[in-house]
Amino acid sequence: ADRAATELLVPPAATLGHAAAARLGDVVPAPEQVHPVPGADHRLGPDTVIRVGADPAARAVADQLAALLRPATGYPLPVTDLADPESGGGITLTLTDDEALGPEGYRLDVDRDAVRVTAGAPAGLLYAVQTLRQLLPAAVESATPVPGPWILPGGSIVDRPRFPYRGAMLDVARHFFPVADVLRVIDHLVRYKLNHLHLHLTDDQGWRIAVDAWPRLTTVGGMGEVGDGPGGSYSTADYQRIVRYAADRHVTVVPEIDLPGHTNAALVAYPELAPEGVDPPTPYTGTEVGFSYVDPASERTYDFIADVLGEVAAHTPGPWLHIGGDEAFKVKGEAYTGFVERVQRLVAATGKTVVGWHQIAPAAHAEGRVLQWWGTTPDDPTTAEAVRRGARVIASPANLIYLDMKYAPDTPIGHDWAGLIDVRRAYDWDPGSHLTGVPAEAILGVEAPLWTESVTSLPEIEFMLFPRLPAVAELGWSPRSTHDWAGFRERLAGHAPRWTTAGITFHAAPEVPWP
Ligand code: TNX
Repeated sequence: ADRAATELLVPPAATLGHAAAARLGDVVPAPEQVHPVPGADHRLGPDTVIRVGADPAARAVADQLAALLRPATGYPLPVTDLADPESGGGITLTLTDDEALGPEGYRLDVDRDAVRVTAGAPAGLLYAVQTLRQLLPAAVESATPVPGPWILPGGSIVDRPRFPYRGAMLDVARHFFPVADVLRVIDHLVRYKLNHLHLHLTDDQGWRIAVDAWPRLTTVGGMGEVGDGPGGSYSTADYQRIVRYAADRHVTVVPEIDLPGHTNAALVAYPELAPEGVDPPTPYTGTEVGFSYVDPASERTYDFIADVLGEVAAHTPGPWLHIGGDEAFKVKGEAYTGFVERVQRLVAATGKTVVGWHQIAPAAHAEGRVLQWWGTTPDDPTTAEAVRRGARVIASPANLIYLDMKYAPDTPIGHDWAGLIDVRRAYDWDPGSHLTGVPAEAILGVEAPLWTESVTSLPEIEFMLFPRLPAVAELGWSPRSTHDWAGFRERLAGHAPRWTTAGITFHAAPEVPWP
């Protein structure tokens, strides 16, 4: 945390793409410790090798580093064994048993002769790679060879995250997005050291994940979306591709099956899950919320949920199952808490840990449970009480970090029910102390949800993510001592040429001094 104060006063990254090295502190999210060493810059060249030990996950990170650097540099960058006596120097990736770095931390040492990365676990090596990538000129994002020189600034960085849970949510129910789009969002998360992707897989407008025992969920419930688009769904193989791609990049997928409300698509597929006496459900392509629900009084409902959660859990490598729980306006009081408590037990039976929107707070505690708090005013005694009973919290305040909120009144897509969220607003708050009566130790981390009622394509997703996603990433990763809007906006500004080169759409927010 003893980052030199001057490191925060970074001038615009005017040197990007030119011969001089970037500044060692020009990284988003801000590293914990940065120690520049003048004269120790390292130049990559056609002979540079990447050396790594035998651990397969470490080797995978070395391959990912090579794959990131090869297109722009045109260098061969062979990945060789650490023990290979032929290959001194280069970039070395080493796993150590230094526990101080934690499961995701890393140390990076750059000098004239070598670049050394050490970490206690492969995830830390991957995060060091993301830092390295940002320390090279923006042209490193090019898909075809461009002239160097490829110079890394000399010195050391010691870095590890503030919170273990750093995420974003993609609503694939209001609009459906194909697997390729989801994989690209995962790439964006990795770039900023985020480690969870929450997929909102079911809602009134569509059911997006195949469940063998209830096939009509996707064949019928997957058709349609907000507006007149065709919708779609993920087969089991599609979902497995997503979770594997994520796991290969140390991203945990959090699948959400939203219950008991937000279930119109499931009810269209299986009308027998609806409470008796309601009108037969019909496909819904609007954007109202809170009208649909599965019958909490029927045993059939719990058989259905057990099947769905069992199958989704079986295909999900991560520890979490998100059960929604929001805006179930028609299931109230004890009917609601009784329902949630039963579903929490069904989650436990799958071996997973339950996550729910903070509306589930009044239900009894379940081992390990996590509340995703999306309120707009920090006083929430019900959530604070659930925390006293043992719940942990993911901070997603709608007025600060909902990525579907407009940046400004003239933002062409998005909502404003929780306010306008420009980059400064997304950045200038503290997830650790935001909620009244909830201690920092109960905060598992931070997540930025992107609801997609008005978001219909990958460029629109990126427009809402960039540049607010890097702001969330910094809140989740960086020690509070580095928090500084003036420094952040300067560091962020230097990313625009990276995004442009990588073909990433972004909002050129006026409060950031873009080059
Ligand atoms: C509220 S936030 C919802 C979503 C909407 C969103 C739009 C939450 C848990 N539920 O159903 O998509 O607002 O901003």
